[in-house]
Amino acid sequence: MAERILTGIKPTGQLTLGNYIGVLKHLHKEVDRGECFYFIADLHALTLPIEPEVLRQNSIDLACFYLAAGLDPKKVTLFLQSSVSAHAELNAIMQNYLYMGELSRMTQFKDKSAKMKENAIGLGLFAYPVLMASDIILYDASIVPVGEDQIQHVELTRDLVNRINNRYGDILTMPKAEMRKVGARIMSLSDPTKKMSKSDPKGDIFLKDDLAVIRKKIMSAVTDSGSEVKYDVENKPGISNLLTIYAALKEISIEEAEKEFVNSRYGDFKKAVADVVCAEMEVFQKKYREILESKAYEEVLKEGAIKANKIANITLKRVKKAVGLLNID
Ligand code: ATP
Ligand code: LTN
Repeated sequence: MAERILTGIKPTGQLTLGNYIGVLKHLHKEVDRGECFYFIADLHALTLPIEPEVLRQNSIDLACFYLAAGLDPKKVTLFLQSSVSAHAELNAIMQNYLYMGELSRMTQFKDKSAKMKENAIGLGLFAYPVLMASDIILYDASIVPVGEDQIQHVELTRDLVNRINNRYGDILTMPKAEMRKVGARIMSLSDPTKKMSKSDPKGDIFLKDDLAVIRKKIMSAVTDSGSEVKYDVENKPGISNLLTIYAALKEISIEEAEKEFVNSRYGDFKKAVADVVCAEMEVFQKKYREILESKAYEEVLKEGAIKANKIANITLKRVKKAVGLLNID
């Protein structure tokens, strides 16, 4: 069977440059490697409080972002997670094969729940990796492109696949996470020791920010003492993050980026980073607006749902049969 490539993004807020560099920018190239399934993880967005109208708008935005990033809907299947009920059904089965201990060790759960009152932490937040594993398993995905923060969840999915295959025979495909060499973890511009995160928006560049705002944010990004533009995450986290952004967008290595700025001052370097980010965002934002206005995403999501349902239901049937649930149709 050809490779299947799958990833999801949550419509929890405005997408950031981290999401773009870490994943979104590169998804269109995957069509050369196999069949691509990309989705809007709207069920996952419910794991933290969100207003219904905000969720709706974010979901539309995200569909437009996927398309603006160059996805060809004839070549990839783009869909809403909630439009394929097999995700929730497989989740109901898989939740019995992942354990409380392993779920409570997930960094994302620990980080997000640490900021909440105990009686406001939903079960869905805790059980998040079960649904994510179900997302991956349903499409027999072998490649899962993600940012660094999601590696732990994909590893847990691999454990689950092993567990199920050992118990019921080889019924599931083993997935593998894939990260970008450059840009798998873009850091906050105001605190380069923290991940740029859309649900914690200090120091973020949002994909919908005005170009002038983007430029301003980059020019006032926290830098480090010294004056050399050098990649040194420990001693120069701010400069290293900007070098990463620059290299990732220009699709060059960090070493090549460093060479371009050997004799530059911080100010000139930041201006060059801002130029590259703004040039890329200008094109991206124009496409986004066109897709939003034309509502081209509506048809894409409808067709995506039909295709995704077909594939997902095949796996669901296989799993139901293996665990002993009667298929009566
Ligand atoms: P939240 O902050 O709400 O948890 P998120 O941005 O981490 O959101 P998603 O929108 O679902 O979560 O992430 C989409 C993809 O972007 C994931 O593969 C994630 O690993 C990647 N990603 C997120 N933040 C960054 C970042 N700062 N650098 C690189 N990749 C990132
Ligand atoms: N958990 C991911 C979003 C996500 C995902 C997936 C990514 C949900 N399901 C399946 C890859 C494959 C996140 O928080 N960024």
